[in-house]
Formats: sequence, C-alpha cells, structure tokens
Amino acid sequence: MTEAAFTPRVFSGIQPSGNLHLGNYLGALKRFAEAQDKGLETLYCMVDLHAVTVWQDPAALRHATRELAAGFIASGLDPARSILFNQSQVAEHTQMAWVFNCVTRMGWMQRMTQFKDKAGKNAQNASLGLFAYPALMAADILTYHATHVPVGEDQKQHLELTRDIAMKFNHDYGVDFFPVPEPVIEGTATRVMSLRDGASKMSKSDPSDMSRINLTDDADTIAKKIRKAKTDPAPLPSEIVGLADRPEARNLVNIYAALTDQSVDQVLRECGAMPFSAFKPRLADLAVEKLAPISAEMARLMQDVAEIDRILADGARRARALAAPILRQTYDIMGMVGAREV
Ligand code: AQP
Repeated sequence: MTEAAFTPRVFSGIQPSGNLHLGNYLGALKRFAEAQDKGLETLYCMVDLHAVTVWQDPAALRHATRELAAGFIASGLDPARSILFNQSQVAEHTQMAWVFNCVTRMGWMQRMTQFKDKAGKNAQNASLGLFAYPALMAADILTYHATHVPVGEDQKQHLELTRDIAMKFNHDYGVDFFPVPEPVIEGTATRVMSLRDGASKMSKSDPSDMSRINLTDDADTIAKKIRKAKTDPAPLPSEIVGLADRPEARNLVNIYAALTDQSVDQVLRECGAMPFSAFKPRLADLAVEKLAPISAEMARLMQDVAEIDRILADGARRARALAAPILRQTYDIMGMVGAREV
C-alpha cells in the first residue's frame, strides 16, 4: 500500500482551554471550514485530554468544551457534514496513544520546543502528560488514518513527529498501515502574533487580554484592542519588503489579508502609504464585521448546552465507528490476542 492508497481524510483539533482567539480562528477554524466546504471528509475534535496536561478547573473545562463546540459551529462547521466531537468520548485515542508511547523515542520528545516553552524553567514539575502530548496528538490523527492536518505554524514540529511515528510503526512491523499525514499550513495567518508584542504568538494563555482578540469579544472590545495594538510610527509601505523588521505592522497586515482572503501584496496595493491612524479603524471595522456574527452565534448556541452535548455525543459515535476498526487492526498487527474477534 502506498500513501496514495489512503482516502483523503482531514483531522484537526483545538484545546478547550478557554480564550478561543483570532489566531485559532484564522490559523485553524476558518481553514477547517474551507476543507469541509471543499467536500472533503472532515473530523474536528475538542481535545480535552490535551487541555488537562496542565491543570484545568473542572467547571471551567466543561464550559470551555461546550463554548469551543459553539465556536466550531459558529465558524461554519456543520455537524452534519463534519464529525465534531470531544476527545475523551472516544477511548480509542488514549488506547492508540499508549501504542505510540511505545513507538516514540525519548530523544524525539526531548526535542519538542513546545514542551520546553510550556514547562518553562521548572520542567521537573511538569506533568508526564505534557511531555507525552505529541504521542497523543499522533494518536488523534492516525487513529482515523487521516491524511491531511490543517494547523497553525506552531504545530509544525508536532506534525513532523506524527509522521516519524507513522513511519517507525510501519517500519518496525513491516507494514504500510498508517498514512504519513501532510501538515496543511497555508495562508497569510499561519502565525498570528500578539497585539502587544510582534515577537510572541497570539495565545490563549497570554496573561494580557489586550494581546488577543477573543471570539467572545463584543464589537467595542475588538475595536479598542485594535486601536491600542502596538505599532511603529511609520505609515504602511506599498511593497512587502517594507514590512521586513516591522513585526507589529506585518501582523496587522497579515490579519487584514486573512480576513479579506487577499494576499499581503493586494492589501499593500490597497492600503500602502496609509498611516496607522487610518489603517487601524479600517481593520477594526473589518474585524467587527467578520467576528461579531461569530460571537453572537456562539452566545446563541450556548443558550442550549443540551443541544451542544447532543451534537458532541453524535459526533463521538460516528468517530468511534471509524476509530475502533483501525485500533483493532493495529493491535492485531502487534500480535495482541483477541484483537480480531473484539
Ligand atoms: N497565534 C496563532 N496563529 C495561528 N494559528 C494558531 N493556533 C494557535 N495559536 C495560533 C492554531 O490553533 C489551533 C489550536 O491550538 P490549540 O488550542 O490546540 O493549542 P495552542 O497552539 O497551544 O493554542 P494557544 O492559543 O497558543 O494556547 P496556549 O496559550 O495554551 O499555548 C492549532 O492548529 C494551532 O496551530
């Protein structure tokens, strides 16, 4: 079997750790919806088992999982066309993760920069789950034989590890069982930066709420955050080279480009030579126009959490139907007695 023999199937996930933001929308959610709208088979997951690699307040986790599901739907994901589900409701993810814990080498994990960033100086006190996170991520993807994974730039290294795990399993057992999935990191917003610091990515865990636009922000808050975004004194250049060494200006132009589905060159043709006093209100109006309907729809959906739970339960049932046979075949390849009959 070659890679081409696998049916195209898209998988990705987002952690329900609160503060879903513009980076998650442009780098992930918007592109998830595009894959769905192309007619591809799509599975998208609220990865709650990843979220608990750092402690989560149980009530906050429950709320964030439902709010994330609302965010998916409000961003254009249709539960009838995409399988939307919660990771902990499909036990095959953790079962496959154990298999991959046994395939993955310690040295591979030790190279993961996100672990180093998240564990910080006190790595000895980080959870074993945080260290092993990329093996669970590989399980999320490979338990469905997913071939394409849309993610932001920050997940590139984890995706490369998933590919290494798939290849090592296939090699160790002499099979072509797992596809080697392709990262899909495309567009102008693969790395949306903080509004306060052009050198750090926009992130859920940034202590400053002014650093990000949350999908739950109202129109006034969105406009205020863009007005106060850090910039430099020069006007926008008319060519892309003029954005080199201007990370904050580059970030706002990238956001504008992604929200209007244009290239950076096109934006600079439209807005080149504009001072930020003119560009920021324009960007704020655009962001409000695109994001306010999402935030309103999320609020509406959150009025009926029973319906959200029903959608997630239905998604989990459909996801399990795909995952269970692949896990059984994996166990069988490994020589586990009973795997064929289970
Ligand atoms: N700033 C970003 N720009 C573009 N894409 C981004 N993503 C995250 N931040 C940006 C993409 O969103 C998806 C979901 O991310 P996640 O929740 O699984 O984890 P994360 O990457 O750790 O997200 P955060 O917001 O940065 O959370 P914290 O602060 O907890 O680390 C992924 O596809 C990711 O690439």
